[in-house]
Amino acid sequence: MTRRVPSLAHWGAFTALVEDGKVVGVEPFARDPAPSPILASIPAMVHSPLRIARPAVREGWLTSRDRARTGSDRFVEVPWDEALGLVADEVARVRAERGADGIFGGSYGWSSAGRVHHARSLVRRYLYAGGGCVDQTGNYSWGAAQMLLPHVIGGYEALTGRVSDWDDLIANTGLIVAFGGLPQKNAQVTSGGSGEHLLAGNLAKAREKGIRIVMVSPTRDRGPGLEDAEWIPIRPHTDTAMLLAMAQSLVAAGRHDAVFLDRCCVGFETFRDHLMGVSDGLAKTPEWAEGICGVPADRIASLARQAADHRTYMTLTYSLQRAHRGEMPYWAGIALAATLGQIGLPGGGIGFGHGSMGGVGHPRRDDVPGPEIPLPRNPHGRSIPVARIADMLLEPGGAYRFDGRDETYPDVGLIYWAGGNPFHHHQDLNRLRRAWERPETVIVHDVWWTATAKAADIVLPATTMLERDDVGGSSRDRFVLAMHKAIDPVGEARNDLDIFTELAARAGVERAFTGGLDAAGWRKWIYDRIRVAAKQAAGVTLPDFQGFWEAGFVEIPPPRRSFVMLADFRGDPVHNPLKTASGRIEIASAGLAARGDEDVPGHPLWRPPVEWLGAPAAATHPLHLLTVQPADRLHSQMAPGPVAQGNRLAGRETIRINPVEAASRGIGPGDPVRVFNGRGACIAACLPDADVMPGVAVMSTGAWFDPDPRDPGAAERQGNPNVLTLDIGTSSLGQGTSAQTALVQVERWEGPLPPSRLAPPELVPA
Ligand SMILES: Nc1nc2c(c(=O)[nH]1)N[C@H]1C(S)=C(S)[C@@H](COP(=O)(O)OP(=O)(O)OC[C@H]3O[C@@H](n4cnc5c(=O)[nH]c(N)nc54)[C@H](O)[C@@H]3O)O[C@H]1N2
Ligand SMILES: Nc1nc2c(c(=O)[nH]1)N[C@H]1C(S)=C(S)[C@@H](COP(=O)(O)OP(=O)(O)OC[C@H]3O[C@@H](n4cnc5c(=O)[nH]c(N)nc54)[C@H](O)[C@@H]3O)O[C@H]1N2
Ligand SMILES: [Mo]
Repeated sequence: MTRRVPSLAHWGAFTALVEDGKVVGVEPFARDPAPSPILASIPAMVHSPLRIARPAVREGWLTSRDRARTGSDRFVEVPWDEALGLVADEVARVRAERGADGIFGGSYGWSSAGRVHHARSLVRRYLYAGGGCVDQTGNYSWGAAQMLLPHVIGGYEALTGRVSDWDDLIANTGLIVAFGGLPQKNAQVTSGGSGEHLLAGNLAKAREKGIRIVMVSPTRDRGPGLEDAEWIPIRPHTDTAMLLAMAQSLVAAGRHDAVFLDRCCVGFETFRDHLMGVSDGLAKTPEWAEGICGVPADRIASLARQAADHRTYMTLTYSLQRAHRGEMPYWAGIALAATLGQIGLPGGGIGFGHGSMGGVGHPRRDDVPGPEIPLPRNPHGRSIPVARIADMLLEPGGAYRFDGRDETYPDVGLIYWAGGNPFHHHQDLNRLRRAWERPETVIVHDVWWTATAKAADIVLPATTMLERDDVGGSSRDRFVLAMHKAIDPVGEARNDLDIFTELAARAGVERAFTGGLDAAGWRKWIYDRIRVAAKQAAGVTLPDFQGFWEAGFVEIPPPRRSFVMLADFRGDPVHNPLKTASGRIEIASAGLAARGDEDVPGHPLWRPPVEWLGAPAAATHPLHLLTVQPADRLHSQMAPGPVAQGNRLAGRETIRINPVEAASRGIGPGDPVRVFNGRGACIAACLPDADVMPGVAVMSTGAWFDPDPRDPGAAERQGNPNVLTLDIGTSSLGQGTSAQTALVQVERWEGPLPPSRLAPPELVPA
């Protein structure tokens, strides 16, 4: 007998098919027009030999508290009671010795779609309840823009998907210019999971309407709706130059919208002087930009003219700002959109992420919240910019600048990570390995033996979403989804909520952690909050919890009209001012300029990043490596599953390069290659691809970090590109990740390939 059980992942809602206590298949949610292929990896991953079966303690730490976390150490399996005792004692010891400043609980990571068991929220609730911890600010996704946008448009809601709706664009736009393209794989993922994936359908509608789409990107996107789209190849990290030149050509032709600029913006004069070369003798003309970005000057000028001739919408992917000086293309984009004067008009202006994440530009009421578990205030209050983790570990007490403030790094003795995989997500992993040996203790909860789990001291096995009841969904999707327990926990895995409840009880702070609710209580709390808001805001009566639970989902009623970003502000800038210093769009910011931070100019401008195709280092490492989001997994989640593994060549992750680049190196399709720079090397298989411009290499993120245990200097064996990426902040303003900033060289792999089997560590009984 097959049981059908509703559940949810970040890559979509689905029904699990269960036979004899095992997940044997999945079916996509019936209401999803474009389900994700990643779903098919779930059954194999739930029952994978890579599951952490029992609590385990790194042998070297257990016997002598050694910190040499090599990632290939032996682990001792211990009973739950003993493991929880070790964790409770360590947290208490470090708290007593160093206070909250000694415990790092930032624990970045996507965890599960289910919100009751959302590990990242729970580790914080637990550590906050006990007195606080060092936390993280921002995220890897759009951390640089998050710090910039408040200075320019008064807030960063636009990065959470609250940008002009696709419905509005389809009805009103004539030309869409997509910097970074519109990769449809990216829209298959939504934080919290969604009931429907709409990008492909929206692009098909846009095509039907005859909306012209121009994609400016080092790589070309294909897919439904993009058949007639134009591709303008651009050198990575040079969008700022192109955007400035578009603005310059408009101003030179007198086609800037002086009325809008005067009414809604400040700083245009400063910007104009910069564009025209008044301040530095160098006009930022299309010819000037061509030399930097490689886009022909006449195409830059004609695109600017076309943008002014049509109702034009520009959208920038998040990737543009995950780069050294990544704040600049976002600011330059807003400045160009302001110059065009269409911000706040139906179908016009600028937005972010339409090609980055599901839910972006979905019509969704924002007076009805999404499912979430509340996070109290961190009683300690200290946090570091999210991507500065290795700096913190390597330089305790070290000084840094962040958004205009002077800060110092704490001296952390204990790391507690649950629901994230820093040995996937962080840059320059060889540097992170050195940093990771600094703290006294590392505690990790995960479902699988990831590289981070293997580099921990105490590892606690967590259940998957199919082993517990939960509620999930995204604040950018209209479905709230019930997640039913499908099978018993695999091995001795426990729910994160149960683990932390027990630890909180041992620390005497159970009530503060649980808020007086158990798992069932939290499910109802999360749902009822949505139900009450739907009634109050929309006057709609959603079913009670029991009705929702039995139906498997509810739909939040759609908003009454399409959302147009900044329309209210444009309509009446005096009565609806922005939350910027001036209340207007800041094309130049007196506040940022006054800070005097050398790397944070007072208006958008082009400065070369440390690594790009025009940098001296390109002489020896002539390919710009872009590490894109994977189509066949979520970051590192499901990477060992059949979908992602099925896309490999020669058993390795692929690297896409232009056929010209492959031929000049004597590399054929499927050939194993060594990808390297001064920071590290990894093995990949070559996929020549004319949709990648010459000078660029593309790898997906998320292969499980697999260094050679015999030789730390040898090439990483699974194809994890983060051995190659650069670990510096975007600037002192955003301190975001510069993950896209990396020059590499690629050469044919000569000789036998080292093995690359994914396996749990060597486990010994207690
Ligand atoms: N080079 C490069 N690096 C990048 C990026 C890039 O563009 N280029 N992108 C960055 C971005 S935008 C992001 S968001 C990050 C993503 O980085 P992460 O969010 O850290 O990546 P995930 O693989 O989703 O890690 C989630 C972890 O949680 C575990 N997990 C899942 N469910 C549960 C659960 O219920 N309980 C527990 N305890 N654990 C669970 C998973 O097994 C997995 O190990 O990567 C960043 N890294
Ligand atoms: N399937 C799937 N979807 C995902 C995720 C996943 O793991 N799997 N992760 C999700 C997460 S956490 C996030 S934050 C988003 C991230 O969303 P993005 O950051 O937008 O995603 P990327 O795939 O890194 O980059 C998108 C495109 O930008 C282009 N690009 C890179 N650098 C430049 C540049 O300098 N200039 C221009 N013009 N283009 C450039 C690349 O060629 C690429 O095609 O994706 C989300 N979507
Ligand atoms: Mo992200």
